[in-house]
Amino acid sequence: EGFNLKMGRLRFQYCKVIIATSMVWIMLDVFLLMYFTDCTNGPRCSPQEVLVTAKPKPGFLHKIFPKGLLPNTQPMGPGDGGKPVKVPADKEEEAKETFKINQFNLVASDLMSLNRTLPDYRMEECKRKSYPPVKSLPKTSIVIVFHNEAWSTLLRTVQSIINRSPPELLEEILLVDDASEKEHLGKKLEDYVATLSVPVHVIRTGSRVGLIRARLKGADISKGEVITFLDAHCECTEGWLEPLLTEIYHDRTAVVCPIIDVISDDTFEYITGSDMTWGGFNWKLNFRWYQVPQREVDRRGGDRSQPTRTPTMAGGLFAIDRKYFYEMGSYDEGMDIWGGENLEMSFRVWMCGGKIYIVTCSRVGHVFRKTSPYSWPGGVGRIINHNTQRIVEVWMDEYKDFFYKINPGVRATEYGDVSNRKELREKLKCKSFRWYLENIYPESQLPIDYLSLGEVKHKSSSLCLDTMGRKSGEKVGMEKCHGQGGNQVFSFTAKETLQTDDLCLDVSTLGGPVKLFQCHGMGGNQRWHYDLESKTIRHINTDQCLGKPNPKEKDVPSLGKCTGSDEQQWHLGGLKES
Ligand code: LR7
Ligand code: MN
Repeated sequence: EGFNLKMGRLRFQYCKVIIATSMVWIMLDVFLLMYFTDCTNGPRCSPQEVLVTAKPKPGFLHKIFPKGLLPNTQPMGPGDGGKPVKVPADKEEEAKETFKINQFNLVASDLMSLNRTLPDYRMEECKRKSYPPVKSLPKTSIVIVFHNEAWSTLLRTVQSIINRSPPELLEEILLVDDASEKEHLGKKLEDYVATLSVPVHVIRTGSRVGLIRARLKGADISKGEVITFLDAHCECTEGWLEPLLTEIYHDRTAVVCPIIDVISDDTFEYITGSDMTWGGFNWKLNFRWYQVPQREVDRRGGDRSQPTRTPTMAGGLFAIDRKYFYEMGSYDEGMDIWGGENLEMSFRVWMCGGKIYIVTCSRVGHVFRKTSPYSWPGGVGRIINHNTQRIVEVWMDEYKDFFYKINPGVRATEYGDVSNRKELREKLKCKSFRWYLENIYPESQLPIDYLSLGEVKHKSSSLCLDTMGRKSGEKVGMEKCHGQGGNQVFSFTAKETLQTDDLCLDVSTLGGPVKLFQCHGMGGNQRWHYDLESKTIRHINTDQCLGKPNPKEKDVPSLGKCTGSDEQQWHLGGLKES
């Protein structure tokens, strides 16, 4: 009996082992099936599938397991994971030839899936942040304007929005076609977007109106509480939208930009940009990226996941409360084709009571190009001078002198009537440009106070300091004075720098040379003293004076012991009275 009982138990144990083993087998099968059956791109998917999958479905197991726990067995297609695309040898020639169509590697872009995967680039603090529930956040319309954009970059922009935004937050996507001449942007585009899971509408401007008026057209018909503008060659990353809308939800006068990451124009590699960069501008009114100063780091208590207050924005990627956009005067309709609207809006928003943030928890990639691929009816120079004069005339008060002196030719371009924009400034009771420099942008390349703005003329040689078009790190030159401004315009600033545009005269060794260096605003090697009596320009750190052309190199000034002789006397053009 005892024996039988033992045998029974053993048989029971045996069964358990068999049942357990088969359970494991079945589970493994299910695992493999689920893990390998979703198609984002790559050899498993038919080209058709790659083209039309609106959203890559995460595998079932990816849904229940926390991210990163499972190995990534998704087949990697070109560009997946933000990786650079390797153009196969037999397509290199084509890539070279077609580059000029869009000024980026069209072959590389076309090789990638419209749904290419990207890692989650956010900093840890951002992933941990909790945002208001989507139902309480404002919905946004997304406005994308384009002229002759490539199919793959345009549609990848759209797909990345759909794939990485909570659908509840998307009112619609508006594609504003600024008179493109490409077949693929015609009916094919309309048919394609009709298949998407979010309302996408194509609007045509009819004739070429430029990006500013095209955006106004999109904004006009948009229905969302917020408008989000994007360029037509972007890729939105995980969690990009919630932090932007959250800032507007808390403060409707906040105009918010993501960090703009770089998508390589050559390989389409996704390269993250710094969260320590903000927007500024130089004397020529070119938008420039500069390092966020310590002052702003401190204001945020050292927390890099907090939005940065930025003096200016790049202009292409930002969100704004729709009503606020119109209250603030939307855009200047008098601006043509491209350029300047970003600085105009930046000055206007800050001076008239709003704010501009770079929301560092939001990241969107953009294909940065070295030159523009499309036509500029009337000429690049004419258009940019036209637009920029409209900014400086309306917003910059006396500081417009800097722009005109460094760009002497600009006045020849007409800029139309700006009276309605001046009225807007009155109506909104906006503050002065000086207020903006003092309170929002004290680190600006425009000195708030200065002694002079004009040529720096050497007494005994009658030559003038001249940048000769040289760059940071090179020696400052001397040339015959031409009285035209441009490369011969310098300002002796209240911070005791001798500056032209964003370059300052800088000396790091006794006896020179005197170089041009990016102004750092911290004195040191860039501090000079001008003595109104003796007319000498003395470098404070070395206690030496600026003098006649260097005997060895005729076109650069010398630096030597101060003697007060004629050879060390300088006349500052544009000296201020006070
Ligand atoms: O006539 C035109 N019509 C258009 O619809 C000319 C251009 N466009 C479209 C164009 O297809 C593109 O989608 O306008 C958009 C911007 O033009 P780009 O991409 O050729 O120029 P960009 O990337 O240098 O543009 C930057 O500066 C512009 C100044 O007017 C705008 O503010 C852009 O939005 C801005 N882009 C960005 O801020 C992205 C980051 C670049 C930086 C710095
Ligand atoms: Mn662009």
